[in-house]
Amino acid sequence: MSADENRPLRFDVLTLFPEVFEPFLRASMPGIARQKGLVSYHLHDIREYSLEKHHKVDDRPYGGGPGMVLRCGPVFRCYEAVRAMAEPAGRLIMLTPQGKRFNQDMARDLSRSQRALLLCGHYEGFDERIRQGLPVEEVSVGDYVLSGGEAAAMVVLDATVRLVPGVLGHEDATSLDSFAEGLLEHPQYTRPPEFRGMSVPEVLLSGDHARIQQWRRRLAEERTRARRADLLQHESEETETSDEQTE
Ligand code: 6GU
Repeated sequence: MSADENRPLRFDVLTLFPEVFEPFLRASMPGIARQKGLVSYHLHDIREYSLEKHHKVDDRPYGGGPGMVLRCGPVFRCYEAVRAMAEPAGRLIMLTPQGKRFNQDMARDLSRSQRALLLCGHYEGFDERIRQGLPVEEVSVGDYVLSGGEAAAMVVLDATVRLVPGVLGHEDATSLDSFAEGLLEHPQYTRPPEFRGMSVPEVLLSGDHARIQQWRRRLAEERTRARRADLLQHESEETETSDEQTE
């Protein structure tokens, strides 16, 4: 409710591979958002917070077994240093397949916050005391295993940035997107009107906006029913329980 509200959304990424984020953050929507001054990105190399020689950050698991575990020390020190670099504390999102499944509602929520810290693990996992001792929210991007949290952090960041007001040229586009209304997107066409025997549906060339809207809605619903019936189920559950949270 103060000037703070207009500060850019600050992302701090805590990772063993800061360099993989750089081209991603320059390109496309994340790059545009930064150019517009609506978000800022700060990359932090967890390795720099290791006290070991060679900046070692992992070790063998107690009890034996394959793979290596990310140690507490570097992660705690990195978090504490990064936390102190700015206000407010922000949310600490730990990317892990054990987390809550990321979705559009979580992206919208984050896009309205002032600061997000994205903690990316690697190796077989995090020392469990990172979960115990730091205020992490664990987030997963789907039911498959990535070799590290970096690709997942980029998913979270991209989905969030494009919802920050002013990032898209036309704010309408977000409400028409897949999921914003709980539906998959309707089919889209652009020039030419005929390509290798395939035509653009006549209604889209008609200039009749009411008919076009009807057609798009119908196709979005049909497509959702055919491909993601679970979303329609989800939608009706939400309208039953969401009266306290309107915009
Ligand atoms: Cl967030 N991290 C890793 N390593 N694997 C994943 C994931 C995250 N989400 C799905 N698979």
